[in-house]
Amino acid sequence: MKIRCLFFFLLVSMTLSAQDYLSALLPMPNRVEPGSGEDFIVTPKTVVTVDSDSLAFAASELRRILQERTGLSVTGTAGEGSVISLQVDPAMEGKEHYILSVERDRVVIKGATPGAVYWGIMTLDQLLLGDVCRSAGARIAPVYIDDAPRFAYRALMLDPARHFLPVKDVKFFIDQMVRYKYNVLQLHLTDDQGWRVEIRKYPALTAVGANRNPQGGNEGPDNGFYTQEELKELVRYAAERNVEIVPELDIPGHTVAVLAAFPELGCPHTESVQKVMGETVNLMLCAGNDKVYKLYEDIIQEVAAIFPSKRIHLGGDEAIIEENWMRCERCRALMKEKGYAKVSELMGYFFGRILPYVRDNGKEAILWCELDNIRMPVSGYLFPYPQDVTLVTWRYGLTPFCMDLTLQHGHQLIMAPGEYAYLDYPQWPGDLPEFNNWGMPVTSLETCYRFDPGYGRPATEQNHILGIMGTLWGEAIKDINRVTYMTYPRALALAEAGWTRMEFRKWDSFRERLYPNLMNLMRHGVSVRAPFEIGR
Ligand code: TNX
Repeated sequence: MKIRCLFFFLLVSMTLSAQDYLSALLPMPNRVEPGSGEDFIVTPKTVVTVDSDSLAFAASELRRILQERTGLSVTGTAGEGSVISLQVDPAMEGKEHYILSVERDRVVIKGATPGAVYWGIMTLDQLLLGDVCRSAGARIAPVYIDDAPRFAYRALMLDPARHFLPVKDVKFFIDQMVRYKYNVLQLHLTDDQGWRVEIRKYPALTAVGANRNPQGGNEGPDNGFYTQEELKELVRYAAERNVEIVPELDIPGHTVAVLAAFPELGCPHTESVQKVMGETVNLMLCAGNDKVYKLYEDIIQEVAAIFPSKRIHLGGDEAIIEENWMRCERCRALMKEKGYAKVSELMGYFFGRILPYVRDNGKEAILWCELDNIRMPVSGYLFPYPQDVTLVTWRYGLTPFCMDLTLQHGHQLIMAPGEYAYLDYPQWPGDLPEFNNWGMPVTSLETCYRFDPGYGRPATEQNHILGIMGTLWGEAIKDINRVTYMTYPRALALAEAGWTRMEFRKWDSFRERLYPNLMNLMRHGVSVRAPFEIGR
């Protein structure tokens, strides 16, 4: 018995001795210096001070975290106890650059913006999460962290168009992504299967387009939409946590839900929408119909007013132009009038008419990068895109071309290559949802971790890279538990790709830092996939 106890003691102490303030830092900060001297001690009399009203939310988050990690509710007033000071220092360079310094009498978290200070608090949370023995004694090891992201744009994408996700689930998703310093949530709000944003001028878009599955029930996973008020609340909730919401309205393909509401907006030769209800089919908006442009002028105006982000994503992907525009008399007449030799030139025409609406509302457009001139003979866009468009690279195998072309033509680029960033792909062979509708390659956690958003290119060829995005396409994602299961842990690997410079990224270190974070996510009720393969 004694020997067994001794063995148990040794095991526990070995495990615990591996735990320190570095154990759960994820993404790894770009500069961490161990401090010296004694620990900072949290007591109920510890005071949280702020030097700006804009830090009120950050302070409340900090108190919540201290309570969760140390069990103490910190309610001290000035002059009473040890101090945790939150400071906005506009002189600091970089919007997300923060400094977290822990000394015996004082913790300081400062940054140029409240968002940067918030990231510092997320890092402090991970110091406490990793350093379990100290945290249990309400102590924090001295340390100096001076950290800023490698890329300014670190996004995850949700697809409530395919399966609707209620607002509370989207908030839950945001709660998790901010632990890992993601700062953009792209909401794919429209697709064949559903139209999810209230447009007051055109109630049919949601009355018809949000309820396309008669069996789906109200607010079921298949039916439902966000009111403008709900979206504004979501924007506010996200902004408090330093997350910007970028709306996506996918055009001119992926538009069956719009066509269900307004069948006359398709090319006249295409089948009636009634016949294809419920299926994902390759119908498009007609490029030669002026009503299409008027509709989107109004929609973009309303959407621009809901979302303060300067960016609106307008899709542009997988437009089946051969079946739609090429066979359409109106589109063909338009091609002739404009002297176009290739139907893909109509994509330029289409966006040439749509993009001014984006600019008129003070916004910039993002589009999925399609390359007609490389490998996509039927659904592509003929480079160059209009100069002010930001592109997202996504197609398997095409990222090097997208990188070359965007560099050459001066576009900003977001990196979401299918090889690394597609969170709808299975994480391990055989780990499939109840259904999936396309043959998907496996993208393991380790594969995700190998993602270098710069693709190893010289620094001068990376300046146009805005950042990264993990995309969770929703065809096979019926609810929030499936959403988070597919997202985690791979989004932890992508978070580090977006934040941490390559010289500080090591798979073996990531693998160790992963475990406390997985446990923490599980403790917060997040369905994650256990990456058993990495322990074998
Ligand atoms: C391609 S990625 C799409 C989506 C699908 C996804 C499935 C992109 C721009 N378009 O519509 O959901 O593949 O992986």
